[in-house]
Amino acid sequence: GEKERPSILDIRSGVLDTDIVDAIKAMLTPDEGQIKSLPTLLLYDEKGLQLFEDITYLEDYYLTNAEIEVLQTHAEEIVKSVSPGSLVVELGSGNLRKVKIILDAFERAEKPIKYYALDLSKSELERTLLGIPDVYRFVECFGLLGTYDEGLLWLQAPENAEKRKCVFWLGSSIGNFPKEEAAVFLRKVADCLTDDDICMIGIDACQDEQKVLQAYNDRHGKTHDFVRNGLDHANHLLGKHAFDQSIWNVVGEYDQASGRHQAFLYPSADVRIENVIIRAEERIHIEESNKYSASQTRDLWQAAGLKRTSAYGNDLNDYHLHVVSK
Ligand code: AVI
Repeated sequence: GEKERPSILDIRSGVLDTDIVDAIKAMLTPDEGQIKSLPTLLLYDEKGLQLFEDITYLEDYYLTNAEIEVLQTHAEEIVKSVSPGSLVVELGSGNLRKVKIILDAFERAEKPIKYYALDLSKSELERTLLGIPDVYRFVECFGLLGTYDEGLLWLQAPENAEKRKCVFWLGSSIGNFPKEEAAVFLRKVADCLTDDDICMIGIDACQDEQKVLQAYNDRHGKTHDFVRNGLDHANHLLGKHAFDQSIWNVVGEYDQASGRHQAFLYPSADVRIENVIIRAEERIHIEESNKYSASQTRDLWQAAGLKRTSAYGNDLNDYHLHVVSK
């Protein structure tokens, strides 16, 4: 008979489009001395997810290839550090090319695990789960529909709390949090773990300014399309054509000292949006992508109350998968 599709558990409790609309309005009217911004979440509607997927295939976007190299090279060892019977939860169902490397390794090691892909988009989950081979005997796959925070609550539910757990957070997605917020979030992850549980976090350590700028301002213009798509998403949520694509531009900027790339949108003429005046050339912040030097990584674990057990790197040693626990 036909194999059953992996099931998707809906664990959502409430983030609503109206919350994002409120955030858009609030972020366009910041406190004195702060620049206007838009929620990074705007980048991830269906079109945005597709554009991001395209970006991961670009040579300029070195992160994905670096992480694939790490996962391929160290899959056996990575799998060894996960106890049999574990719940393996991936924050952001992300890219199948990557997690499949790990799931295949669990299968080869004949180690039974339950894999849960957590994502906010149902269609994205369906796409991810469809691509998972249905011949696995040891790896069971599920989708979890919800936010990161809802995923953490789910991990703390009585039926999951006692099980061995491994949380995967790949793709250097941690980089999209301001550095202090990343530590705060990791603390919440740590609260869901027992001493025997682990967390595997992919972090970009690239310190090469040109390489970073090229990754976020690629020669095909894909990344700028991805950023500009956030405006279409905003229009959709606001229910009106507030942002007119034809006058909006993207600029990326890298600060070597802090290791942070930032993406801004700016109009080429004065505009009024939701009663807020935006001047020509005025920059609106929409995304940051933080890179972590060795010492910044140590500070991160310290601030999050985590210990690093091991780290696997690529050949260039500028991308790592860190294994951390309490
Ligand atoms: C999802 N995240 C880790 C990507 C990054 O590298 O910050 C999003 C992205 N933005 C531009 N290109 C890719």
